[in-house]
Amino acid sequence: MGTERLLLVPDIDETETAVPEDPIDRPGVDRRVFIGMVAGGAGGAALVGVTAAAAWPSSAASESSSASASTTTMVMDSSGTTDMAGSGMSDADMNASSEAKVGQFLDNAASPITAGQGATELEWRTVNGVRVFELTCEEIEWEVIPGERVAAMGYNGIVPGPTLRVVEGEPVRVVVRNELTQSTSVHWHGQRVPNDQDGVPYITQPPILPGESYTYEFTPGPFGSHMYHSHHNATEQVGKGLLGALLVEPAERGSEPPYDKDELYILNDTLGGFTINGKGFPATAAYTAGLGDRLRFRFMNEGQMVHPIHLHGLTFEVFARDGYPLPQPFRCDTITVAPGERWDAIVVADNPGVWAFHCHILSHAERPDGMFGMVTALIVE
Ligand SMILES: [Cu+2]
Repeated sequence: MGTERLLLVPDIDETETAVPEDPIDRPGVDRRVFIGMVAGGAGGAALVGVTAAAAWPSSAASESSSASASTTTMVMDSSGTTDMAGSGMSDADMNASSEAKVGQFLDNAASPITAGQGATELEWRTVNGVRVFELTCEEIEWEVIPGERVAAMGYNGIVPGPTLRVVEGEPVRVVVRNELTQSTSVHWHGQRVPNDQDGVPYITQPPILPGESYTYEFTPGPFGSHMYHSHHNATEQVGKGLLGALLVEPAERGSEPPYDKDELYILNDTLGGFTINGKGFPATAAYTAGLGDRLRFRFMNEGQMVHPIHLHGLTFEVFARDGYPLPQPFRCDTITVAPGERWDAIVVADNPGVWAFHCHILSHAERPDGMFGMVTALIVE
C-alpha cells in the first residue's frame, strides 16, 4: 500500500513505547500509518503504558447483574466528555492512551487480545433432508475488552451466538437446550415461520424451562440477513448475549449482488457497553480486503439504541433492508441501524488504506483516553 502517501505523522521513537513490540509481522499494516490515518496528531507523544483495560468503565460492565443500558450510558457519558479538565487527563496522557489502544487494536488484528470469538458458523447435520442445528443456552463469562470479563448469556458459549446459515425453502430444525437458571425461548427474527414456531412465550409456546429442551422447525424465508434471539426477559437475555445471525441464502442465485467476502457487523449496547460482534474497541476485529474486493456487510442491531455506522474513505452501496431487496439500491457512507433492523451493503474496496469504521454517536466511540466501544477499521491492502 502507499505508505509514504499515508504517513501523516513524524516517526515515533518506538524504543520508548510501553506497547510490546509486534510478535508477528502484519503484512501491509504499519502501525504508524494506522495512527496517521485514524488517530491523527499522535506523533511525538511518549507512551506511558496506559492500557485500555484500565480505562474501561468496569463498574458498568461487571457490577450490575442486569448491566442495564441506562447504567452503561451514564458511565459512558460521565467519562465520555471532551472536557479535558473534567477527564483528569493531560493532553499528553490522552494522546498516549489513544496511541496505546490503537496499538492493541493492531495487535488484535494479528492475534486475538481477548478470549472467545462470537458469531462463528455453526455446523449442522442433515437428517432426512432437514438441516439440524443444536443450540445450548448457558450463563457464561465473556471478555469484551482485554482483562474485563462480564457476566453474559451465550448460545453454545459465545457472544454473539453461532451463525446459522440456511437456504431459502430448505427445512431446518433447531434443538434448543436451556441450561440457564431462568426460562427462555428463541424467536426467528425476520422469518415468516408458522405461528407456533415464532418463539414468544404465552403467545405461541410455553417458555423453555431451565433444564428443558425445545425443538423449532420451519422452512426459511424470506432470504437475506436475519437474526435469532431470546424473546423472554429479553432486555436482560438479549442484552447479555442471547442473540445470533440467521443467514438465509436465496434459493435462486443472482437474487443478491455478487461479493467476495461476507461480513457481519452486529451491534449491541448493553453487555460490556457498546460492542461490534460481541467486542469493544480495541478488541474489535478489523475487516480486511484486497484492493478491488467486494465486501458484503450485514449490519444488525440487537441493542436498544440507534447506531449510525460510518465508514471513512469508501462507499456503501445499500441493497437490502431486513433481507428485502431495495427497489433502488442507494449509496451512502453512514447507515443508521435501528434496533431490530438489518441493512445489507456492498463496499467496493477501491481506496487503499486503513479506514476507521465506527458508530457516529461520538459517545459510543471516543472519549479522552481514546477510542472505545463501537469502533473498528476496514483495512484495504
Ligand atoms: Cu452507537
